[in-house]
Amino acid sequence: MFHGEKTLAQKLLPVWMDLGGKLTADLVQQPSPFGIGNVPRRMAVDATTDMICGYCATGCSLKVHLQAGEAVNLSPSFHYPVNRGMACPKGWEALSALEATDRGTTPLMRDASGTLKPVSWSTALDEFVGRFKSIQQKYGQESIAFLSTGQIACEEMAFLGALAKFGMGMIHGDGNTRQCMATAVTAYKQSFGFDAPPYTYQDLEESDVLVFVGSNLCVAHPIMWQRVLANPHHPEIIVIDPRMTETAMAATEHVALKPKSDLVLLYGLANRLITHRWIEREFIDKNTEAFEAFAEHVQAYSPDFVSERTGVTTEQLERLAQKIQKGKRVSFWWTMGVNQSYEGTRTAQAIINLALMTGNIGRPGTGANSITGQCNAMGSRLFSNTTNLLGGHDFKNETHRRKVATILGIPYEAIPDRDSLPYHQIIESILKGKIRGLWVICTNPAHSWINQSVCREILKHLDFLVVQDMYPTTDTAKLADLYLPAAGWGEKDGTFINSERRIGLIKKVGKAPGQALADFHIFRAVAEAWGCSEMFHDWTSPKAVFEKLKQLTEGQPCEISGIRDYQMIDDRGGIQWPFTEKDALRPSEESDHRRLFQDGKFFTPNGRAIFHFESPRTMPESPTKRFPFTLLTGRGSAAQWHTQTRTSKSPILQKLGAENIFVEINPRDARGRDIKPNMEVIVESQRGKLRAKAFLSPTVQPGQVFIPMHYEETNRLTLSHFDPYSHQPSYKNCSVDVRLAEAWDVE
Ligand SMILES: Nc1nc2c(c(=O)[nH]1)N[C@H]1C(S)=C(S)[C@@H](COP(=O)(O)OP(=O)(O)OC[C@H]3O[C@@H](n4cnc5c(=O)[nH]c(N)nc54)[C@H](O)[C@@H]3O)O[C@H]1N2
Ligand SMILES: Nc1nc2c(c(=O)[nH]1)N[C@H]1C(S)=C(S)[C@@H](COP(=O)(O)OP(=O)(O)OC[C@H]3O[C@@H](n4cnc5c(=O)[nH]c(N)nc54)[C@H](O)[C@@H]3O)O[C@H]1N2
Ligand code: SF4
Ligand SMILES: [Mo]
Repeated sequence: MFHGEKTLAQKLLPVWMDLGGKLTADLVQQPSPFGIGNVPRRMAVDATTDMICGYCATGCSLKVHLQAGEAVNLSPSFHYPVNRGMACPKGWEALSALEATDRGTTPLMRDASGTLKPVSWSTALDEFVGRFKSIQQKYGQESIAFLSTGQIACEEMAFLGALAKFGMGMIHGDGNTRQCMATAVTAYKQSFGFDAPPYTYQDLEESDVLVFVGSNLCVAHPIMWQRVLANPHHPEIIVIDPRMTETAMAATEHVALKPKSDLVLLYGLANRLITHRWIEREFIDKNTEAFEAFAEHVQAYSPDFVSERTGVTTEQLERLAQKIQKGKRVSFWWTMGVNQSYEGTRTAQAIINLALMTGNIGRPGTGANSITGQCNAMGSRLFSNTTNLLGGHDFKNETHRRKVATILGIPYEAIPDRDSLPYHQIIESILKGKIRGLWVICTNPAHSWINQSVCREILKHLDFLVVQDMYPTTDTAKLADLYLPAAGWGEKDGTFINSERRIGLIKKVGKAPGQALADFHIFRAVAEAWGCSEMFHDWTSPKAVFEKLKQLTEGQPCEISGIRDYQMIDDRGGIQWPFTEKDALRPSEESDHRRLFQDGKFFTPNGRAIFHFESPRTMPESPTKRFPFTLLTGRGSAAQWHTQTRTSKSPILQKLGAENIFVEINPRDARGRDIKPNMEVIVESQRGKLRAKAFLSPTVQPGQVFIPMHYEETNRLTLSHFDPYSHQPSYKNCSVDVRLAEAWDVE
């Protein structure tokens, strides 16, 4: 591979962009030009219905083509304010995950010989209840826990959280959203007084300067990127990322900072803006708190100091400050390059601080905007009953507990008065033998959790592991004592909330295979078997639960009491929170795109946003002679989703992503190690090693390597370290070595 040659993802991008360009409204009701999933799609369609895509948090709407009520094909919805007739390859191929041959069709139970064998639901539920209850009796209430997800409907999340914590007496339950959004949640809560991403996608088109920090929109949120491309203001697009990503290539300015030097860079920028008096004094005085202390803090971040620490030249730093100053509508966006860091919360807040001090919030085209990952991660932030009590409430607040108990008609004492342990402490508690039973729902930690070798051993440590998934073939399901077959997206009803707080519908457009059940119905069956169904007697359908969710949000910043019913969500093209009864009276065009903080009032007790800051920490594992490279991990292509349990089922998506694990390495580093394109190399950290194909590319800087997260091996290398406030894993930095694989190297 030569200098200047494109990365694999870059090569593939034009292929699908080209296809994507053609895939607009004129093709509605036609078969996907990508071809098909596992079965040929039939043409005859007798009806269509619109629903939200089940992959990323962009929340595109897909028009599903029905034959006798069953999905036979789909195309992007044209009149939906999010995607306006576009979808990325995952959206187009969404049905293929349902048609896979390895779908779970019956519960499976591990027998005496250690083999997972099919059993009936009633045997499975007896085992579930018997084993969990006996663990609780022997080791106490806290000895069982659950790990859930940002990928099931709000109604299902609420049911799971309520059932586990109020019905089954668990204290500890967290979600894969800890791996993903916890940092943004903590940062917003501390700075704004509530977990409140302020933007609407319209802002992507209304900004004249867009700053993306640790965000590869082209690959991870392709349709949001299309919205950036639709911006008519010839905007400055600044991408802050150590790698020259697809997004960075399309930007007007790429800031290739050293990994994890964002905090220093952002404080350096604040220093420049303050020094030049390029700040909005009136907004700061009226609407914020602690600015003076922040200004004093950033005094130390002189251009020379910042340049030395970040690798960004003083000229580029100055230019960035100028661009922000010149912009009339500057928006700041961040994703996992920020959240997944041992100092992610303060880094996210350093971004928030820039927006506040320049008055770039609450107006069109502005904002400090965290982009969400999973289709319903925003729903899980409000309704999963993990980090928040249902409806964005606080477990530790007595008034909140009383309110929730009254609305749900359950005993006040049933609600725990303390927070769950965060994910990594649940894992540690398993190691210590304190947690002995675990219920995993819609997540695949044996692939996705940090420092895999330890994680797998820990999962094996459990007395009882239940995995509820669409497939019994996932890395985690294979370790289960009991597997429960779940219906997937497209086989059940409910609501998702996207990145811009827009609530949309998912619908049942197909029957789950065999005896697989929607998670909602599994929770109902568990409640019955556990003996707490009385508590949930009126949780009869997703619709019925949605009514409760509405009530639970009353008086909260995320209030949605103005949503009449599911039909209203469909009629309005999704509805952003907040949506009170007053909002419902306004014409729908007015409430199509809404942003928060237009009045400069935040959700803190005194209504002011707070500047938070702290001195940067040292990288927990710096490169050494033995492990000289910094490993970055992340999304590899627009066609691959996480642990690939779903996207690997589509031959089309498989063709668009790299089938086998590869490591991107700078040609200069490769030359020094005699590594040539496509050669097999060993990548090793202190915790483990893997074998991968070398992909030589100048898009990674010397001293850095990149491996996508989609391969099971990647997290063998990563280091368990976490942000102290959000407890989010820092997946994107650890030290590794890369060398040619010799014949005697074994995995
Ligand atoms: N195709 C596809 N799309 C997805 C997903 C998927 O699996 N596949 N997953 C969804 C989910 S759940 C999520 S959370 C989002 C994630 O979306 P993104 O966060 O955009 O994706 P990542 O590739 O994880 O990370 C973004 C960038 O962070 C950069 N980075 C690493 N370290 C640093 C650093 O120290 N500083 C800075 N500034 N940048 C750094 C990486 O080089 C990478 O390009 O994507 C969502 N969309
Ligand atoms: N090295 C590294 N690791 C990472 C990251 C990184 O950037 N680098 N990113 C992290 C991030 S941001 C995230 S969000 C996580 C994602 O990590 P995971 O959540 O573990 O990944 P998924 O593959 O999405 O797992 C979802 C599981 O749910 C199943 N499933 C799908 N739909 C349903 C349903 O409706 N019901 C049920 N019961 N099951 C269903 C799928 O088959 C799959 O097994 O990975 C994290 N891990
Ligand atoms: S961008 Fe996200 S929501 Fe839209 S079609 Fe692709 S995966 Fe689905
Ligand atoms: Mo995520």
